[in-house]
Amino acid sequence: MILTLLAILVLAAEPLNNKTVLAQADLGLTVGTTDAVESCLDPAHAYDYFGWNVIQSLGCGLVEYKVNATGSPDDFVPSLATSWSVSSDGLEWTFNLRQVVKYDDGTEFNATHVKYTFDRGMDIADPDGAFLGIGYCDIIQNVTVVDKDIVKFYLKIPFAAFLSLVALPVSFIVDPKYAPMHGTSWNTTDVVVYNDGNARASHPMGLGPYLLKNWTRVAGRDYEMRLEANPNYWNASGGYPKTDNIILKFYSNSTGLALAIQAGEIDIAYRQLGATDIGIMKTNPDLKVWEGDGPFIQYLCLQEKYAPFNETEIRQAIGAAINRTAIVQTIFSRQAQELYSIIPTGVFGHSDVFQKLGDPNYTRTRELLAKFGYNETNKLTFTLWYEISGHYPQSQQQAQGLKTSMETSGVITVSLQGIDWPAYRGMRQNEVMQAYILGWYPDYVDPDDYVFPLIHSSGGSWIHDNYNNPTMDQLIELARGNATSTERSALYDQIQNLTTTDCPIIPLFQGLTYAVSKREITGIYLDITAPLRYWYIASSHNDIAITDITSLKTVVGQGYNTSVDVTVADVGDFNETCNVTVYSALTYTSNTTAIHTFTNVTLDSGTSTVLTFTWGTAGFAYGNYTLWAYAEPVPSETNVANNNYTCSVPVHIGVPGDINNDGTVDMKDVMNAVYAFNSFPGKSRWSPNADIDGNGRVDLRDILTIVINFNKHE
Ligand SMILES: [Ca+2]
Ligand SMILES: [Ca+2]
Ligand SMILES: [Ca+2]
Repeated sequence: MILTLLAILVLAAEPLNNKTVLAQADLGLTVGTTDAVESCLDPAHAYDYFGWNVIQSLGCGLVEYKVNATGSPDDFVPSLATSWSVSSDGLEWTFNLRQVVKYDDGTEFNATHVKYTFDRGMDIADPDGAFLGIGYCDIIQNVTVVDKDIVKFYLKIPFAAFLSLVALPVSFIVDPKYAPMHGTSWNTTDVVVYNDGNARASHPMGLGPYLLKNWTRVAGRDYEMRLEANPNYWNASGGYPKTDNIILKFYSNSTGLALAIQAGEIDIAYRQLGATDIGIMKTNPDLKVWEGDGPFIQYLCLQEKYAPFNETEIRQAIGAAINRTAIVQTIFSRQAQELYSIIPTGVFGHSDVFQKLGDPNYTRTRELLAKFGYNETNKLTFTLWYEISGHYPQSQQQAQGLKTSMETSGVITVSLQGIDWPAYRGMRQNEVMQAYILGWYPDYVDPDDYVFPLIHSSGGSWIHDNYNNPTMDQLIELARGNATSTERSALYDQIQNLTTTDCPIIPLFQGLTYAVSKREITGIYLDITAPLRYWYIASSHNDIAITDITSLKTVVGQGYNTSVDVTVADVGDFNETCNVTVYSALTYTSNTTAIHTFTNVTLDSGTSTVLTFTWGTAGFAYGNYTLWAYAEPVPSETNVANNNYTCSVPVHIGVPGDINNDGTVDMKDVMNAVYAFNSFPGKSRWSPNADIDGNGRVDLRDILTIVINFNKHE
C-alpha cells in the first residue's frame, strides 16, 4: 500500500496543488458586507437589518417564509410549528409545535419557551427595540401554554398579518439558559449583548441552522463572524444548512467590498455595492450578479392642509407628471426600479395602479391644471423640499430629477429647498412644507405595513400630510382585520385604486437588492420577505470519482488475460467528460505501469458507469499486482482525493495452471479444475481463476494447460 501511494504521488504532482485548494474549500464560504450588527443579537433589542440577518441564522421562529415569498398568507411554511389555525373571530392563534427539537445545548424545545420568548420581549419593552417599535403589545394579549407541544396566542385585535410578525427574527425563540431574568421581572438590563471572547454568550438563540462560533468586534466595529452548522437544527436531517461553515467579513466601504469579490477573496458580496461596480461585475464571467426586489420605497408627499395641494385634481396633475424611468436611469443607473403603487413590486397584492395617471402624461397634467387657471404663462409654482443628511439615497439628485420631470409639462415651476434631517423632520411635524420626499422601510413584509403607516389617517399621522379619507381608513381596517387572503387581495385592489384618485402620496421608486457571488455559488434568494438566507447557499462543483475497481480473476497465468471493471461516478453538479487510466504496480518494486486508458468518458451529474477492459499479462513478471484507477481532474475540480481508487484484492500473475496460487502447478490445481469442470458464469461451481484461457468455461483446454505446465513453479 505504501508503494502504491508513493506511486500515485509521483504520477500526480497536479493533485497535490489541488489538495491545498481543497483544504481552503473546507473552511466554508465567505460572505462580505459593508453592513454590521448595529448593537446586539438579542431579538428583544435588535431592530436593524443586519442584526436580523444574523439572528435569522442563529435562531428559528414558529413559521418561516418559503423562498421567493411575497408576504402572501400562502407563503408561510412550517418551522418550529408544524401546523397552525386561527379562530373564526381572528383572535386566537393555535400553533402545534414540532416534537423532539433540541437547542444547541441539548435542552428540549417546548411550548414554555415560546411563551417565555414573547413574554420576555414584551416585558423588556425596550424603547429602541422592535417589540415596542412594531407594536407587539398592541396586538398580542397573551401567550398561553396549552400543552408541551401546543401554544396559543390571544390577540387584542384580529390582525390578518399576524403570521408575518411570527416569522420575523423579532419573534425567534430564545433559550432561557442564555436569556435569563435577573430580577423579579424582565427589564432592559436582561438584554443579551456582545460578550468579548464568548460568542455563545453573545446571543440568546440556539435553534437555528447555525451556531455562532466567533464574533470579532473591536471598539464597536464588527470585523468577522464565524457560523458553523448546528447539528441540532430541526432541518439538519433535510440537508440544511447546505454549507457547514459561513464566515461573515465586514468591510468599511463598498469599494473595499467590490475589490474583495473581484479578487476572489470572498465568495459572496452582499450589501452594499456601488451601481458602477455592479455594472462592471455583470460583465465578469467569473461572477454572478443576483438581483431581487427590495422592500424600501421612496415617495412624494403633498401637503393637503392648504393650497395648492388641498385640491385633489392638482395632486393628480402632479401624479401624472412624474417620469420615474428617467429618475431610476439617470440617478440610480437602474439600481432601483420604478414604483407605481404604495404596495411595492414583490409584495402580495401589488398592482401598478399609478401607471393609469401617466408615465408621464403631460397632456393630463395640463388638462387638470387648466381647471384651476394654470397654464404656460401662469404656472403652478411650489417648493419641493428634500433632506441633505444622507438619510435617503441621493436626495438632492432625486429632487432635481423630480423638478425636471414636472417642469417638462410646461405648466409647473418647482423651486428646491434642501435642509438637514433634524430640521426636515421638524418642518414635517410643523406641516410647513408644500411638497417633500420621504422613504419607508417596512418591519414586516405585508401590504398592511405599507398602507397602514402611509395612508391610514391614524397609522400615517407621522407623515403630517393631512390626508384623511374615512373610506380609505375603513378599507385598510378591513384588510388588516379578520380577512381571508382572497378578501384581502380584493381590498388591496380597492385601496390601491383609491390612492390614484386621492393621490395623498405619489410612489416614486423602489430599491433593488443585490448580491454578487462567484460563478459556482447557488442558493441565493433575494425575495422581499427576508435578508439573504445563508442556509440555502451552496457551492456547486465539478467532481469526478472512481468508486470501484475489480478484476474478474485474482490469479492469471502469465500471458493470459483478465477482465477489469472500473466504476466512475460524477458526484458533482455538472455533466463531465473525463479520462481514466488504470495502473498496475508489482508489489515490493516500484514498477508501475499504465495498463489501460479510457478517454472522453462522458457522465451526467449524479450518474455512474462501469468501464471494462481486458488486461493481457504477457510481459509482466510473476508476482502480486495492485490495480488502481485514476480519473484526471476535470476543469475546476478541487476534490481530487476521490479520483483514485485502489483494488482491495491484488491480482497474482503466475505460472499458467497454478490456479490455487501456491506457486506450483500440481494435483491440487487439477482437483480445482475438475471441481469447476464444465461450469460457466452463473453456475455455482464457476471459478474464473480455473478458466485459464478465459473462454468463459472451465473445460478440457484449461485441464490441458495444467497438464502441460505440471510441476512448473515460479
Ligand atoms: Ca473528484
Ligand atoms: Ca498450485
Ligand atoms: Ca477455458
